[in-house]
Amino acid sequence: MQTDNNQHITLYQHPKSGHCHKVSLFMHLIDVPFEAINPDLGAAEHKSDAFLNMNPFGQVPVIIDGNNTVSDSNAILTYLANTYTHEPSQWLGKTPKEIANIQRWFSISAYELAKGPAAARLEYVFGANIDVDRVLSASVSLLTTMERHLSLQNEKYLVSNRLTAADIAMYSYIAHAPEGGLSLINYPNINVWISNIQSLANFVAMQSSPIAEARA
Ligand SMILES: N[C@@H](CCC(=O)N[C@@H](CS)C(=O)NCC(=O)O)C(=O)O
Repeated sequence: MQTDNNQHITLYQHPKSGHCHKVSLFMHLIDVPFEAINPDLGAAEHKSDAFLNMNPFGQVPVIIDGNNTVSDSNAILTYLANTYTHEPSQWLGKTPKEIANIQRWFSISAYELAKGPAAARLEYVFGANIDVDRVLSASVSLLTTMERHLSLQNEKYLVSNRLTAADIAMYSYIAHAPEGGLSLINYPNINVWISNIQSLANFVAMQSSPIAEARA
């Protein structure tokens, strides 16, 4: 479903947002050119009428691709795979079971990842108030579950031993968890999975923040 669209995609993002990084990482991996615009979240530009007309939820990431405006990181991964890859099912699943497994990680990224490692990082990187006990316990629970999943699978990636959108959806906030005071030292399989992704051709890192003293 490749388009003839020669114009660049515009990505509205924040350079330290994992939700945004997964979109820019995916566009690099599939070699889709784009221009990044960083609205001033501190000045609430993402709550302006102009921004809310693009995404009524007032959140980044949003992409504009010609006549198509798409928001929500996992929705954008789905759009990009369907629009710009030769074989979208390679990323989104080839069988009902694979599709389900990839959707499962999309859901985990939108709930467990967002309420755990992403939230832990919000405090140190953005000065947000968080419920530390709840966020740390959610984070450890997710990391422990991912570690077990990867060790049971004995595979390089989260689904079907190949890189899929599930890995892209989960990578950024897991790899940057130490910025929220979460040590990854006890999760050997997660570390291997992170290295597998970082070794990909065209990999680009998210802008880093200082590693916080480990608190979980
Ligand atoms: N479900 C959304 C969540 C996006 C999100 O939480 N974006 C944050 C930046 S990481 C944001 O824009 N926060 C500002 C706000 O919610 O007011 C997605 O996956 O894209």
